[in-house]
Amino acid sequence: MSIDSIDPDDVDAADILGSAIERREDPALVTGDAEYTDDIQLDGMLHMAVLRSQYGHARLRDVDTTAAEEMDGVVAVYTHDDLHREDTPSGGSYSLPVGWLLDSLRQVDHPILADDRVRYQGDAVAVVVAEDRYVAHDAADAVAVDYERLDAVADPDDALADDAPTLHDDAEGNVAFEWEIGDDEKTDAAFDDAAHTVSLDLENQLLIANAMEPRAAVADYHPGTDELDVFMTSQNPHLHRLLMSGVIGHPEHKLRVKAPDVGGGFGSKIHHYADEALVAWVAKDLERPVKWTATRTETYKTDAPGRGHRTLAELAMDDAGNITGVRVDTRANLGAYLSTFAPAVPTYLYGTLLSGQYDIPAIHCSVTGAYTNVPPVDAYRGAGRPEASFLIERLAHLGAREVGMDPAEFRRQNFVPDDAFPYDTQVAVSYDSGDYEKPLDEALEMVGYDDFRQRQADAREEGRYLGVGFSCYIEACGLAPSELAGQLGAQAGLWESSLVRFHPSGTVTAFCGTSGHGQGHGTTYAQIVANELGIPYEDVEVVEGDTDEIPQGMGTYGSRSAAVGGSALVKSSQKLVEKARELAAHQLEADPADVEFDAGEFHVAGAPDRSVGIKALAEQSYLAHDIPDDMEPGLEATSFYDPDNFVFPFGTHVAVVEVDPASGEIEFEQYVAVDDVGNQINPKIVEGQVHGGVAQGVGQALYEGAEYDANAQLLTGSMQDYAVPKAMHIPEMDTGSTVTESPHNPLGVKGVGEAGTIAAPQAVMNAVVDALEPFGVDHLEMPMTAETVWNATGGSAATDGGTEPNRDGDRDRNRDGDADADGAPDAAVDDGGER
Ligand code: MCN
Repeated sequence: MSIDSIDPDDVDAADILGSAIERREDPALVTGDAEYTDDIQLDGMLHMAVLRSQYGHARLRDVDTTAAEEMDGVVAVYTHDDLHREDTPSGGSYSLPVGWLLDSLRQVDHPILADDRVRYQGDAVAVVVAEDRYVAHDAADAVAVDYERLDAVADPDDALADDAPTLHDDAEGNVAFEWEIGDDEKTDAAFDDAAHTVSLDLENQLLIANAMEPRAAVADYHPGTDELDVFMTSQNPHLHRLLMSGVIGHPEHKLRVKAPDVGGGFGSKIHHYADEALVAWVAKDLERPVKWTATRTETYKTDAPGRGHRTLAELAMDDAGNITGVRVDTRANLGAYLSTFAPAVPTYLYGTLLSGQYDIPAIHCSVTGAYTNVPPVDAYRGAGRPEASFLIERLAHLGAREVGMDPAEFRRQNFVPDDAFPYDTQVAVSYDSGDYEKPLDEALEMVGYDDFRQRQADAREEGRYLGVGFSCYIEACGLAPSELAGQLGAQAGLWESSLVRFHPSGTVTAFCGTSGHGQGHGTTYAQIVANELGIPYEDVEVVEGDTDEIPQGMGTYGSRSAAVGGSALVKSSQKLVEKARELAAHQLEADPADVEFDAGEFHVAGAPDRSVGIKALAEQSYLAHDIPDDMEPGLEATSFYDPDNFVFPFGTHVAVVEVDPASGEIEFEQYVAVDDVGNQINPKIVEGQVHGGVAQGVGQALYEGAEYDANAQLLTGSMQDYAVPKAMHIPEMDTGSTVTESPHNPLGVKGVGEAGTIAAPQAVMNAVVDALEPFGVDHLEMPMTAETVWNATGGSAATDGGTEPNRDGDRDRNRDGDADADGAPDAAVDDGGER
């Protein structure tokens, strides 16, 4: 089942909001007409290459740039000391800032060029600027670095161990923070009283985002005006401008950050990295345009990876299968330094979602953030919420099995009831609205669940192993309001801003502070504005991603654009309508209170022939020949919209797989996704977002994982080694939806951008584990490669269809390199509450 796109010309203006019209941005993207950062060519442009540490951890004894400087075509070579020399153009911090603070946070210095020590393979040591990109890279190789190698650590548990090497003097024991949420005493009591408990010792592996377009930046300095233009792959140009201004010491109002077309971000282009700051600083220092584009290897080594949790998770239940408690202890990998929003991800974006879709009376979660010798870890699609959802839905699977209930019915029994919203969880957040049974019912229907167990039993008779896996996920998007975010540690407001401008001829440009990079904002925002103003969709143009054009903005991440950016556009549009109403009243000689607005026309109540269109009023407002005395000419409005709560999308995803124990291969029979993202502005774009998200979630479940060796050397530094799934690896998806409006924004929308990624991994794992139940497999580590599965089953059919595990643990390769004596499963089921 797939939604067909509609030509916007075939849609009545009144129906434009909610129509599955085709994306207007696609023709340029698919005909090569789009302009990416690397496409930008400026006169006299130089190229920058970054020399990166080849070691996970080392002291820099000496960095000798002589040979590189002498190479033909090399214009300059910079190291840490050059940034601080006396004649530098400005005094920046030359260290990267952190945008989210926690009480217990131990901040550490994050220089944009390493001082005396490198802390991950990829840490920037020197930059070379040359007339040609290839020369720049060759010259970077010619910089001679005398490293003194130090012990390194890539895993958070290893980093927190007593004998671990210390990364930073300011963070003893490599502890970046200790954080908790929920009520520990109440939760311990729930476990003491529990009739049943299950526990999981799991890893949520590090992932690398793999956008199609690597990070890139072009900087152009104008000495005459002291203006510095930076074109870069950004999800949030205004935030980048603010942060970069401090890092390189250039005044914010003379710094322009523009994101041209951006080929995917998935979170990795939110953060402020050293490279973009260096390009800007170098361009200013040399007074010449400079370009840097990451190689694919550089993206593997430096793009902020996501996830990286090790967790002990427990579920307590009563005799009737009601969940009575959840207890979680997580060690989160933060990498070598704190990335821009890193502290928020394994804390507030994670612990607050641990109630899942369930009415759970006691929850406690503690998290220790660990510095390790991997690149700084930060938000990657879903960010914190996939980790929470994975954990809860894995526990739900095991819990149902422990109490002998059907997994779907176990979930249904524990759902927050639909009359309990707004629902206050035990982990600080209040769910806005929900009706969790609806997507579950629709998914069960789509998957034909009534017959499934019989089919599964029949297949097992034939030595075939089918499994079904459920994921009843919840996510939180549009983090808000700013005051609350500030109390939680955000160093920024989380509003969004828009400017909607009528032109005198009646067409409109809508500017928004979000910055789409594949999500189709040009289409959906035009749908919103056209609907509010009652004008044709074609008459609305959308502009994002340029600090010179858009007054202010917070950017695109956390699936916030529809709920927060879209609402800012509604607010500005409504201001326009109100101003136009006054002008209409003036022209129609009526009281504004008597002037009604419908489908782009104002008319006097009860006198439909006394009317004037909003487009005509736009012209009148600019002519200003006949407007009210106290009215300013022109028709445009700016708004800042600060929501009063998050929005909480939800849904049920179901995977049906067949697992071949002899080869370890997993094949999808079906993948069903039923999502509730509130009202849908454009169902086709919503479906596309779900598809993309599920692809990434399936990637995590089956293929992807950043692997480091004992020296914190990246073993998966290319597409050859880091298995990004190909199209043939992704199942056909059957999508469905239910609609539960959010009461917290004028559109009634919830976010969708991360839904698929949050939902998919546990749907797949629950299905695989369900298939392998006869082998006694409770849990597998991700990615569930054929090798992992094969090791867990012993590579043969279960002898008696019974529950005896048949594994060959010797062959199992663990992430930490140890042979795992019992194969992958680390789940335990018992009926006591002791930890
Ligand atoms: N939408 C809708 N109806 C809704 C909700 C959303 O029609 N009820 C539309 C929106 O108007 C928008 C799109 O769906 O056109 C996604 O909206 P939203 O959920 O608000 O997410 P954002 O636009 O804020 O995008 C961010 C989100 C995130 S956090 C990641 S990561 C991600 C994702 O989007 N990265 C992406 N999707 C991506 N898609 C592409 N192609 N590339 C990425 O890098």
